[in-house]
Amino acid sequence: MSSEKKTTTDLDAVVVGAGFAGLYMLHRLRGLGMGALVLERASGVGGTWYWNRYPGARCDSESYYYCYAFSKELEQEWEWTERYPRQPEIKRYLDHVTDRFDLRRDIRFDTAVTAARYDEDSRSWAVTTDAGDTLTCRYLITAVGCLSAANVPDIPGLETFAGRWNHTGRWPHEGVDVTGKRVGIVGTGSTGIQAIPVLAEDAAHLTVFQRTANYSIPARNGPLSAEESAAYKASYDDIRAVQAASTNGHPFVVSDRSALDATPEERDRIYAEAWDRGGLRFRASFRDLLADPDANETASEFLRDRIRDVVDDPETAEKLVPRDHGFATKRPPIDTHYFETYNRDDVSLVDVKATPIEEIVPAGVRTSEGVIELDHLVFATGFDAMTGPLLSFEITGTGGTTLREAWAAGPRGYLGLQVSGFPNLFTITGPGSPSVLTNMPTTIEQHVDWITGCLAHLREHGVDRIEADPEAERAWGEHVQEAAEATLLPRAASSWYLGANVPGKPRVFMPYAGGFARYTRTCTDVAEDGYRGFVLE
Ligand code: N01
Repeated sequence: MSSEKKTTTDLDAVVVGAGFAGLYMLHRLRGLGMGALVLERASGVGGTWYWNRYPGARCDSESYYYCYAFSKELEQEWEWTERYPRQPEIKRYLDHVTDRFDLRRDIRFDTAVTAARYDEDSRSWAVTTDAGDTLTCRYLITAVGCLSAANVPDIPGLETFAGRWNHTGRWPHEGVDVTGKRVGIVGTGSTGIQAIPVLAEDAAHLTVFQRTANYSIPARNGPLSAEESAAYKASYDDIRAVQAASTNGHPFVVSDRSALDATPEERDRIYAEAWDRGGLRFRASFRDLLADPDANETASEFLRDRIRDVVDDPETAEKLVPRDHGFATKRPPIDTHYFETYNRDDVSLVDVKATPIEEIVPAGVRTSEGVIELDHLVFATGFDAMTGPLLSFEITGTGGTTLREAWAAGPRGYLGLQVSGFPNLFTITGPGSPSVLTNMPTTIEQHVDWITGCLAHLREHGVDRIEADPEAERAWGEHVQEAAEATLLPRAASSWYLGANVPGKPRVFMPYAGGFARYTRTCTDVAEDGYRGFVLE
């Protein structure tokens, strides 16, 4: 170790990541009077919204509720400009929050955590960074996000490609000029569906490589008027109450009707209204869309017909129609002119299940039908979700066991907040929490508030070690699987919720599908019951 490398020993907490979660966690730790430092590998705040700068990047939640709720002043003073905020606007918002709450001075940027090791004797974590520093702290809190470990498929020959390639989640900050270029994009998830119409505008030709056809609902984006904004600001108390009582943390009330109780005409009218209104709220049209396969099929069929309406060429339309999974059993994208883009002469669609990609060659992509020449290749191929970010550095708990070893058969944890064998480690939006099935800022705040309450409790009771009880963890794991089985979500075989997008990843349904309100109640009960299921020493 060089003489410049430092060991910092007086921290109550180290937080990993300066996105929505890390920023708010730092704010709350400050409120407890704790000494805390945030380590962030990027050069700025934002997490997801720092890295995902691809063309068309915007949020699928509406701006008025894709934001913090903890400060009424912040709610009132920030002005969103569009119904769905673009990446630069969310990044500006998070920069504003950072400065408004004076958070920047406790964030160490350009610093990636390489390892963290728990020391039983001192009951503290030693956190090492790529700068060679070691920090010791009582509590280690991960705020690494669920979708931050980019998944670039291992396609033979990628290194020989003469053009340029990028993953959407690592988009160059200076942008990529595709004007007049032959561009290929692999992936038609939420990201691909946002990027494809925008890339098509500039590229000379865009080739979309689709493995699984996807449903998508029009976003119906537009400017947010001063009147709309004022109306939201005037009703934030109600909006937040609806979110708190909801399944997904969105301020929508899900219909209490079954899709199967409506007549076909009524159903079509309800779906058509939801289609015209746009956005993720489509899922709230009936209560059983994610519970009953027949109910789900009514929505799926409605959406398949919309694809056929929009796409002129019937053969292309049929390639775009999803048949292997029901609507919203994978995270449903929302879009601006996605299906319309296939009516352009300069856009072509390759179904890689029928025409597989064999290799990448210097000139482009070779499929089973020949080489498609490309200047630029975009991977909108998603992420090693939920576990990937937590396994991107080595976390070693009691007995020298690493998190990677503990999770060899899939993630386990109690409430998605702690993992047995890893005392004093808190995982914000960890596997087993509702996280990716919800509006993230809402569930992040719930986790951060819970952790804050827990740390205050520990201090008050002179406790400096907390660990999930293995039995409580096992029972929670069972409950997570039961909650998933009560829905149609595990049936979408190619879903990243199951880890199916990453070769070799254990197939375990990772998020908690029992609903945000129910989950919050459980967390509150656990705390009120003296942190039931945790061992406090
Ligand atoms: O990633 P995805 P994403 N060959 O995993 C395909 C959130 N998000 O970045 O379905 C060919 O969903 C893959 O095919 P298949 C949101 O939660 C939020 O789009 O696995 N294709 C799929 O089509 C979202 O769900 C916002 O068969 C390959 C695509 O790549 C999550 O991020 C905006 C392949 C990957 O889709 C991830 O979305 C955008 C291969 N080898 C995203 N490997 C917000 O609004 C993968 N694919 C906040």
